[in-house]
Amino acid sequence: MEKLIITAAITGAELSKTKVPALPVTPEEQAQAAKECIEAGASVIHIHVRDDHGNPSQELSHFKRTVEAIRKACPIQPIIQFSTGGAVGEPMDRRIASLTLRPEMASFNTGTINFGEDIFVNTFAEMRTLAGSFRKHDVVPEYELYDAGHVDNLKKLIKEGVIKPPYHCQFVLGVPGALSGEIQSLVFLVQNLPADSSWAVAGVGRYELPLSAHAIAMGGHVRVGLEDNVYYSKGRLAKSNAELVARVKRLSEELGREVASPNEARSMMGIRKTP
Ligand code: KMH
Ligand code: ZN
Repeated sequence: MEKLIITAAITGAELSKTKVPALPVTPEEQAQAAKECIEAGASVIHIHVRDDHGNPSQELSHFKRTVEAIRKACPIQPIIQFSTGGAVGEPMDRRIASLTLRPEMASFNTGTINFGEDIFVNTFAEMRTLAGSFRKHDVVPEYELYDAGHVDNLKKLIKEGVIKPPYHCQFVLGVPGALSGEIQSLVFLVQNLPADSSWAVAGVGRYELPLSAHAIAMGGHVRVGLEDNVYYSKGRLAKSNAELVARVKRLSEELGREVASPNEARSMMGIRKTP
């Protein structure tokens, strides 16, 4: 089996430090979290950024300062993956703008879902525009799939010629309002992917640990982190993002599967740019 790529989704857009004290929010905190996650076995850092008040932001200056801080703090340079999902309600033009900074990788959300009590909107028209921007700025997309129909959305965009390989797919399972994180759902999704896709899974909340274990055994990749899940075990908050990453690395090595370094992950995913 190929080496395991671990992505750490360190911050997200939904949580605050008042509820989750370990959440990295400032550029310095995000840089420290990224460094710890790389040391613990992650190769990709999925980032959302915040303004000076800790609120979710899509401002280019906020992306820039976080990237600079991470680059400075990490002796081994992670793949920094920007979120183009942002926070619910953020207009698509502001979500797309971050691609002009030409990150190595960024998320590409593949459909509209209920997101808790909100609606996370990703229309086909918006996805076509987003795909054009990924091509224009030569950014490697990671397709985020939250529901079974999102596989069909991806295939539709491939058929239209809007999306071209590589297809790196991230199943984000367990969002209230979309598909839950049952193992049989993961198996169904994997079986229905476009040919030549690679895949990873991000289990939300209590789904994180069982889905990680199954993905390791099935040959997929894994995303963990406080964006998706704040608990290490039932009732016990994770001390840090790195604590969640370290557990996945241990599990993988116990199962005989080595973990990829950032440069190994770059070559596995066809990312040629090095920072
Ligand atoms: N915050 C969610 C509404 C992404 O990063 O691309 C969307 C999200 C997905 O987190
Ligand atoms: Zn995200």
